[in-house]
Amino acid sequence: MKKFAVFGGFLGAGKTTAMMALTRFYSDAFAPAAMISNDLGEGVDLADDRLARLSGCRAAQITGECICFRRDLLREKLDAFFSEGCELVVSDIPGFGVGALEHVYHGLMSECPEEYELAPFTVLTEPRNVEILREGGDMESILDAQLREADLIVLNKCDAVGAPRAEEDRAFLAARYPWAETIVLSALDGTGIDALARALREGKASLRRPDIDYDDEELQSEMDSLSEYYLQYHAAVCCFSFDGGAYLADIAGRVREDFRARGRAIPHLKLLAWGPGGDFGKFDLLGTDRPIERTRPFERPCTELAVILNASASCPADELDAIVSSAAEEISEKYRLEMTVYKKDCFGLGD
Ligand SMILES: Nc1nc2c(ncn2[C@@H]2O[C@H](COP(=O)(O)OP(=O)(O)OP(=O)(O)O)[C@@H](O)[C@H]2O)c(=O)[nH]1
Ligand SMILES: [Mg+2]
Repeated sequence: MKKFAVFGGFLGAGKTTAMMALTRFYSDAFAPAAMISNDLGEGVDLADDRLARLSGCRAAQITGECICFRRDLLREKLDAFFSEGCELVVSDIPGFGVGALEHVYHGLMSECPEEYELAPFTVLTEPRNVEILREGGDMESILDAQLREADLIVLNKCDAVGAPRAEEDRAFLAARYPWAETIVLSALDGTGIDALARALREGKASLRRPDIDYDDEELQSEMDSLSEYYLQYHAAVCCFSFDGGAYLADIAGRVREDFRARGRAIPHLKLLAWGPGGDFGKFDLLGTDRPIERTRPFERPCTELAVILNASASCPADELDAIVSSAAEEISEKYRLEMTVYKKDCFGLGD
């Protein structure tokens, strides 16, 4: 079997965490499975791909282009994984993934209909996004368009709200998007991962053509409002060790403060760093109203770190660049770290 699934969903909904949990579970229970992280930064190492590989997952990245428009790159990666014996490959999609059903699924079907089996088109959401769908709020048009494309809706982060609220949210999604199967997941603690693996293994893409006006002004302006930021650097201290977790949390805290003061939204800032011995830490900022997530703390004090910062924010690219770059510089100085920048890319999706 050569099965492929797209994982769409809003920034921070847990696509990468779910793909990591899924490929691990699937590889143990059935056959090897792999994941692809896809994002638009040019020639960069993605935090998501590096995290997956540091965590021992079978993973690859596609950068600089969306797989919507570079199915040749996608097929190269798929063929490599399938020739290694993988049975299932999942990929996320840059930005919001709206339109991926047409471009990726229908595109592959018209290009090479016999080559791959397509699993249900999967979209992840989380309780705070369901709240926006119920009550209105920022990015509502995108959240709705994403779910309209789904064959399989995965309500992630059920651990954060408890089973009764998760079931209420699932029922709401099932009533609003009745053509889709809905399941509840905690990518973090593994609740529902067996149901997700089964749904992908046994299910098939419907290849529906949903009734979405992709040129809708509100949808377009929500999509164009976002900018992306990618920074890779090395940080070293001369003669003592430092707390890598506190360092990343301080950068996240400074960025959060600055965004708050400007009244801007930052749906996701990822901070990933690793040392020469293989120890690594990952912190996430998921909005200015949220605490900083200690996704994975370091095990030991650090002397040098390779660092990747990736951010998606609702503001012009130059502003995002200035905020995150100066936070990294100022906090590095506070920790007396020498910074050597390798790569940086920053742009607006509407540019
Ligand atoms: N409580 C809880 N947190 C989760 C769960 N899944 C993911 N997270 C956390 O949510 C944050 C974002 O998760 P990611 O997997 O990076 O989200 P994503 O959808 O890949 O984000 P983008 O790559 O920005 O689109 C991280 O801090 C995760 O640890 C979950 O099931 N429960
Ligand atoms: Mg991700």
